[in-house]
Amino acid sequence: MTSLTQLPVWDALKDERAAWKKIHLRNLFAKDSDRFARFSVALDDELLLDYSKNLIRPQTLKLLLKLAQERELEAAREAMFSGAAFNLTEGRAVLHTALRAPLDADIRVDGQPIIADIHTVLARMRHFVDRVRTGKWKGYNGKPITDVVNIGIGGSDLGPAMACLALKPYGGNIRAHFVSNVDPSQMVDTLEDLNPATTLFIIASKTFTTQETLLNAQAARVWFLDTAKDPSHIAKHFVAVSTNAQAVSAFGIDTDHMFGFWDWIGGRYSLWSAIGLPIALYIGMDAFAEMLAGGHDMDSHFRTAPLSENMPVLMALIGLWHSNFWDAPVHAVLPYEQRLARFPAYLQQLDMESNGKGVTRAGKPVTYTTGPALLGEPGTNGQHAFYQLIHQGTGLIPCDFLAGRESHNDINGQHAVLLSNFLAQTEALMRGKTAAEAQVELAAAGRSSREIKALTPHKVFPGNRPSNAILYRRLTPRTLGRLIALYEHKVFVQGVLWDVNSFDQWGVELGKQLAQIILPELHGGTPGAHDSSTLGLIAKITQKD
Ligand code: G6Q
Repeated sequence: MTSLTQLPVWDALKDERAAWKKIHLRNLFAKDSDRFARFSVALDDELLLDYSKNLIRPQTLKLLLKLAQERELEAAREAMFSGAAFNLTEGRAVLHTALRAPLDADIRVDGQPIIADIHTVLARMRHFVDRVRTGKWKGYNGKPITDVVNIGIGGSDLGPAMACLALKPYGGNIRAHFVSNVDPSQMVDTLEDLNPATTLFIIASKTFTTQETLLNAQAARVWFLDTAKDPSHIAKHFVAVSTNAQAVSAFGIDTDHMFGFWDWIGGRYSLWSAIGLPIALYIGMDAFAEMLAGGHDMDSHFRTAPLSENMPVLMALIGLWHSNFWDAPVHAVLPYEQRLARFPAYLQQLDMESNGKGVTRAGKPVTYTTGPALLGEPGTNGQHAFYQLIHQGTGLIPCDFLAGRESHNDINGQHAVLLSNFLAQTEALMRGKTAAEAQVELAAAGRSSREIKALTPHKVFPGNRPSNAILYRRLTPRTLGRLIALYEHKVFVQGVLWDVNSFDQWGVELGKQLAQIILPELHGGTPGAHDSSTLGLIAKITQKD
């Protein structure tokens, strides 16, 4: 495949970037009253992407769409949806989209149909979820389950934890808790107020070999048996979600109480599978099915909408434009929805683990920037913290602003205040404030001409700072499904454009390997051949006094 930077369209994009030295977004808006209509796209009345406040004009988009075509994006998209071994370093299909496909879809892996198996697991989940939620599933002393603790990490934690918080209005009478860190403080704090007789543990691990998860699962078992005493009670309080039945059984969980999934679902794409069990227990199986339907809505849009009207494609192309041609190394995701507080953390894994790659699919070093670092906090909190850097810092940080037109809790007109801030921030970033405007303001505030001169440079905002606005009606399970799938496909498209494998994560391995070597050294073993920093730290940690 021709290197990205050697494509003629890449040079054309460089020229386009050079032309932008003389362009300011506020002028583009002033000249073109149709800019919003031109640069926004809706998926029915529930979801709107306004990308008009980005550093684009019609010819920019034309070139970016040409780039997508030259990178054969449509063929890659079809390959993923149809079950080709798109994750080439692990020789696996990439089929999280199949998890939200309807029963009559015909999707195959190595020639074998998979939809029936997916729906068999969904049916088992429904049976289990309904029993737990209606109190028919009883704990060892006959009481119904009140609390579910999911023990998992990374892809087996972040999605379900994010979704349970996001969908709190749909929660029933079961509380959901998440323990991921090997730092025992998280387990201790979580178990503090729980009753073993009414607590159900889900041990969620695709491989069932992950050190943190297995240690935490053991700790949970010890805590449980401390009260329940009889190991036969474990069957009523521990279930597993995994692809590794052997390891689940070796841990002592009956495989009748295991919910399976498949190696063609990457960890960070797995919340749609049985890894979503804590979500289903929390919001019920019907609402979980709605979330899957939302994911499928976005799949259909991504698969069929023309590239020029395709939300994930547009977000991916504009993201690449800002990363590669405007040197923006960071991207901010700013939900004006408190319950999406964990969405940026979830996207950090989705994006940075997927596209944080330095070699092409063929194993050659990439010669351009790939995945940006991602940060984010809910608005308006972030406004009082790190937005300063976005407004007046020296680098460009493109932003995605997300908000719901409606709130689940509108008290005292506060939702309108939230939305006014959402709008004001995107406008301020785009428009900025000129020296003349700052001076008028300072004069109106009664400042002397000396003060005005001294303060003006500090009061100027350059503007021309790009953002997307993603506006949904209300944060329902279906909307959440759409939003997650929107970002999944954005990441996919960028991976195709950058020619990296978005579906492996070898970078996670090295630290794990070294930790295995260091652990015995912390228990008194002779330190190995480390650098002086690592040796110095080991000596300090193992110091006796
Ligand atoms: C995700 C990653 C990683 C993984 C965790 C947990 O794509 O592979 O975050 O999900 O390491 O792995 P297990 O589910 O196998 O415990």
